[in-house]
Amino acid sequence: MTEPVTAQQVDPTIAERYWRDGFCFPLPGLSTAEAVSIRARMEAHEAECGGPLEDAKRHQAHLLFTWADDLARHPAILDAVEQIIGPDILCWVTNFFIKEPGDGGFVSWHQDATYWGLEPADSILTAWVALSDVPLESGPMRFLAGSHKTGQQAHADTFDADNLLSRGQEIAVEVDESRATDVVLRAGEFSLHHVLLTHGSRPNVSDDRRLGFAIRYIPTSARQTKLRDAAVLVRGEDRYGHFDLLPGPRADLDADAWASHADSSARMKAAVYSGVEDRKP
Ligand SMILES: O=C(O)CCC(=O)C(=O)O
Repeated sequence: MTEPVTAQQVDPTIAERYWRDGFCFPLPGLSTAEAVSIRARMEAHEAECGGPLEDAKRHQAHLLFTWADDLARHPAILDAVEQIIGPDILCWVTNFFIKEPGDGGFVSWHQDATYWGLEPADSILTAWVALSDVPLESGPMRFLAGSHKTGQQAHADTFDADNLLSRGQEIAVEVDESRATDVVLRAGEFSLHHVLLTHGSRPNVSDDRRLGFAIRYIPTSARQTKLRDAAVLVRGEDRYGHFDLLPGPRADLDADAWASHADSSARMKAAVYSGVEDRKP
């Protein structure tokens, strides 16, 4: 059984802000040098391939690249996550959210919980790590404080080509944008957000790329309700066996890494796209 998180172990600032607002930021994660080095490794790979990171590698990159696996296991990030969900932690999914300057990419207002199939909601959160500076003009995430307490809201799928979400899903209620908090971050900092928090982001009108790496964490006690799912144990012990455990990559893009990536991507797509015929390419 997962040990309960006791009051003594909890950083009151992180946990209180998280449970009150449904998010917490800015949190110190990577040093500037680490953030610069990870960005350089990613961009060196892009240069080798002759263009921006391909779509397949934007999802579950922690199974393909050793530097992305290191990021998902970064002690500063896991220390903060542990304050919220306890010491036995799985990384379920990672997603790059990359907006090129002026490319029009945006994210509609949504709740992550809508199609994931994971429960209980209070145990699921995202650490969004800035790999570039994320000033206001770059289209940072925008959070609606307290919206994690409103329960699951209805969503409509738009499949808009500029929407970075899998189904272009959009919350079907009016959002009062004047209440939104802009998640401005420096490279290396990160935010935490609850799986029911209403959030979105506008296009990048800055001169630099906006590079975000979203890491979806769950405790080992969480369950996937849609199928038998897989995840990587990044801290502590798994005493539940609710998920098949995948290894991290031993070398970037080797055959084993691709096999784990194919396995987990198929499960993730089956969960996220269940009930949909028409999907984004
Ligand atoms: O990067 C963005 O703009 C949105 C990211 C997001 O929706 C998420 O990480 O849940």
